[in-house]
Amino acid sequence: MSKNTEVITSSEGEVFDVELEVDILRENQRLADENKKRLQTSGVDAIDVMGSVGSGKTSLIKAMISKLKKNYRIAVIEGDVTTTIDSDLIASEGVPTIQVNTGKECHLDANLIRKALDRMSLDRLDLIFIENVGNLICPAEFPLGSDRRLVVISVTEGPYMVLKHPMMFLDARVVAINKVDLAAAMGVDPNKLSADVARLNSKAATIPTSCRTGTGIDEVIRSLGLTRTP
Ligand SMILES: Nc1nc2c(ncn2[C@@H]2O[C@H](COP(=O)(O)OP(=O)(O)OP(=O)(O)O)[C@@H](O)[C@H]2O)c(=O)[nH]1
Ligand SMILES: [Mg+2]
Repeated sequence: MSKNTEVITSSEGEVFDVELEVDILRENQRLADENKKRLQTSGVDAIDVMGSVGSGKTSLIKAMISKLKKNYRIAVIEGDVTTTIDSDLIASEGVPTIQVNTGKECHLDANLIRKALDRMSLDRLDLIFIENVGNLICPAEFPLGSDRRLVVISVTEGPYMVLKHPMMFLDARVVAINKVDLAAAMGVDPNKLSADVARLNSKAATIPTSCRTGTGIDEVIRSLGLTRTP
């Protein structure tokens, strides 16, 4: 840190509405547990897809669906502040898609997922991808009831986004380091990003991917345990 830089760190209890926040997180956890039970009872596997704005979440989900749809009955819940752009893209793969628009909120929550699940025929599904709103901070705090988290970052966000947003990576099963086709142009080393993730979460599989060239997509699928064959 430069000697010209001063740091102010907020301490516990200093942030406005802290009690309200604790209540919200507790209620979210209760609903997430309910969602998880409901999915398990129906035999449906659910995967959270989270990461920064524009990192390639929708592109990666689409690429995986294209490979998985012959062996899995798949649906997608798409979270975005507004628009149906992502759900329209996914729907072109021929799978049912529900768009959840969060309005002013920067993340999905378990209550919104409960509402989406109400509209789905779970007995006719094997797998649900849930794309969260592009954000590296808020979604980490709101479990939704899924089984595991796939975090998607990309080299176009620069070399420091893992170090700056550690919370997002702590519970990740798989981290895709996307857009590696642009790594040289960006001057960003994907191995450095992998090493940063490994220091935070040694259990996460970090996989360089490109949705442009198809690099790494099969490995992401394998690392998520989606190995069903016909
Ligand atoms: N060169 C390159 N472009 C990519 C790659 N993956 C995605 N893109 C492009 O990056 C842009 C954003 O991709 P999306 O898949 O929409 O990203 P996202 O994370 O879903 O974005 P939000 O939902 O808006 O947060 C699109 O123009 C994609 O075509 C990749 O691996 N390489
Ligand atoms: Mg998207």
